[in-house]
Amino acid sequence: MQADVVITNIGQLLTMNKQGPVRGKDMNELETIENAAVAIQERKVAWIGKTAEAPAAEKTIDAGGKLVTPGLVEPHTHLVFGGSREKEMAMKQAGVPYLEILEKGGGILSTVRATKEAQSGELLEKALFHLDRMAMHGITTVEAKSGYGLDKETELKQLNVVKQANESHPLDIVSTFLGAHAIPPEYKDDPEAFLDSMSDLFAEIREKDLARFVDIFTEKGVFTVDQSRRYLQKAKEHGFGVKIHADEIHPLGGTELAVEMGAISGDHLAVASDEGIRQLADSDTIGVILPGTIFYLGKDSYAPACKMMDQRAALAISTDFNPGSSVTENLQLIMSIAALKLKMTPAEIWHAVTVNAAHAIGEGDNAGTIAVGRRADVVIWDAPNYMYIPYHYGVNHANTVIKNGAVLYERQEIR
Ligand code: IZC
Ligand code: ZN
Repeated sequence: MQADVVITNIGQLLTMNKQGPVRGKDMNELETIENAAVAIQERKVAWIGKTAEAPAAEKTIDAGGKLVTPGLVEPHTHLVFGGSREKEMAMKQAGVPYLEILEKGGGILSTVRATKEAQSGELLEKALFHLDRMAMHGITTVEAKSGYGLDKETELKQLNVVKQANESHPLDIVSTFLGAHAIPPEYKDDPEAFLDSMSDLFAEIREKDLARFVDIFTEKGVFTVDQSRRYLQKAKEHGFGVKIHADEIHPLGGTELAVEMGAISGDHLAVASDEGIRQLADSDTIGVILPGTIFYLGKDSYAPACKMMDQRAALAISTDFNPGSSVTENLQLIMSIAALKLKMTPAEIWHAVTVNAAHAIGEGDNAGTIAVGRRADVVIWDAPNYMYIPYHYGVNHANTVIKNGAVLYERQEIR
């Protein structure tokens, strides 16, 4: 065999090649291959083994004894938005709660105004910039939500930008329609009518293949559990998979609703009830935990991840990248917060950002593992082993990022 590329001299290889999603305590079981090599042919992984037995290749990348893993999968972002919200930081520091800022017309609604004003071209440029930064941090597949339009035209504009970004950027993007992200001022007294106007878009979004999932913010002052159930039921009837922003700030029972609806994921779950956790653990719904948001909002209500895994839930973690409640593209930082605040082990964390994150966005067959025949999304890290990444926090450890067999990013030496 003459491969296109062979990565040799891998100190520690994590393939994450397991039948996922990986549940509960199994998330703590991790196999590594030492002195490994990976060969790539026609953009796919063609061979995995020991460096001493590696096949010949046109190009050899010497990993220099470093850690190599699958490209990270980021399962929850609000990628496309106009403007930014740094001016709200002082308000947050003064103790004004996130939902109160929203109630006053700031927060999500401030981003909605900026997104309405922005041209598609501007939104695309901004999204590509953030995607570049994600790629530089080792992410090779990303989910992206709309939700800063809250009117038909702007929601479609956002979804079209996601589509263009997917076509023009090397990262793979999975699109989610989050029209039900907040109640716009013009529907303040009639959220049901607003949800109807958003569900009117389902057929067109399906027809134009603009999103695979429909999501809703089930939260006090936003949408109730009953409203969410009716809305998501309609989405399912149109053939969408569903997701829920559940139990982020107030425990309304969004976790239970995610299970009831057969959602592919329930996201946040920071204040999920014991009953919700029990139901989640017994279900196929993946818990997507967003500890960076709790950190960034200055709260201490971290999701009880260990309790969830003790009961055999399958968990993923994510940045929740968005302009208000978690402003970072660095999933490695979130891996550290998961270690420090959720008390997840490094092995659990690696499952949560690879194989399980892929399953949380319906990409379990394509992303999150290094396996023969799969697309070659591979990262070489400036780290000796997998434990090192959550341990050394706040910096970018990516040395080389390979997407579909091609080098996308290489750390530059400055001396
Ligand atoms: O823009 O604040 N929680 N939606 C629900 C968000 C956070 C994003 C934002
Ligand atoms: Zn979110």
